[in-house]
Amino acid sequence: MSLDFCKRTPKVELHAHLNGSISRETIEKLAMKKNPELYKDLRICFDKGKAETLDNVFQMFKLIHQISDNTEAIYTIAYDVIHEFSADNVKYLELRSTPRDVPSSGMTKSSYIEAILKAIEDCHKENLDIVVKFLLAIDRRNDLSVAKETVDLAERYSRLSGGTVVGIDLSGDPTVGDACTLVPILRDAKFRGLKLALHLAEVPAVEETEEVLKILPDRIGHGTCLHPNAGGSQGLVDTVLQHRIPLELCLTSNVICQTVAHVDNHHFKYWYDQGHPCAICTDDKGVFSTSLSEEYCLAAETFGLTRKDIWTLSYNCIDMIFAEEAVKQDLKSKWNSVKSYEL
Ligand code: 6MZ
Repeated sequence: MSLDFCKRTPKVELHAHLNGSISRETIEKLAMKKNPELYKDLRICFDKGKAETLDNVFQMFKLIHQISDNTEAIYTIAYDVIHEFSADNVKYLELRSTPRDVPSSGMTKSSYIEAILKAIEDCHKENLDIVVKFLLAIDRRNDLSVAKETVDLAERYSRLSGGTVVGIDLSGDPTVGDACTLVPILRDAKFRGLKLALHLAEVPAVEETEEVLKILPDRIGHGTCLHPNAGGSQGLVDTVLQHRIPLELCLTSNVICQTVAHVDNHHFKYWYDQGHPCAICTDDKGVFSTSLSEEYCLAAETFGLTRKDIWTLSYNCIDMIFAEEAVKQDLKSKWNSVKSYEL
């Protein structure tokens, strides 16, 4: 499969953490301005192959958060990330990010969210050919009161942004905290009309996954350890299949974080072969030095997918997006216009 074909194929990105998607160029721009020493540390981390465990990756987020500690930086990251996805022929993007208060710079959770919304709006004004939606992330380390604040903010900004904020993500180091404690507020978020894209079973956690699955999230991030062969259970697999809950699958991320031993063993194959809705995603394109086109190419080469399979895989993601029917129809016609001469 040629990378070029994957680049030309229009794509949907459904699982991209803002601060993990930051490119080297943006890091350089922001870190050099702030503190050249920090830039040295970040460059070492970013050299391909350096991020090689889940733990290592979460250390990198701590470094990145040191440069994204003010609204100007958040705006720049969001603006650059949207342009980078657009240059990779991503036509629809759902960004997710955890709002932070940083008293020393005057950044509040509200101004954090507004900086991202302004970047989305400015890209739209430039007529960039990409629709961008935004999910507010709850870090699983947080307690119920922080999670409630995030859900309140999501509800408020969903209204104020005219539907750009669409829902809630649950993420954070999967080896820390217990998502069961957050179930009541996640349930409430769903009741309030927010969409739920939740990280689940990134590492083995049968009881926690069972509890969270009872909410019937709109999408699952990773789902690496749902299957009994990966430390999950048949019950988990059956629930996901029965409710056809789409999976956001991030091949390079799982291999680097060592939650999947080798890309050949990636659970994409199991779910894809069942005809289950699967979206190929990048997770953190900056941290993992990848792009959505490269992830499609990797899936094609590993699992023997044809050009038609790739196009269909990408097309089917349209039905998994958190946007209104008119956006879906618009995207489908864009895909169909390429299909006629590409396949
Ligand atoms: C779980 C992840 C993640 O929110 O500051 N994040 N959570 N598993 C992963 N797999 C590798 N990758 C990223 O972006 C960075 C944050 O996204 C979450 C973590 O909470 C990380 O701190 P934002 O924009």
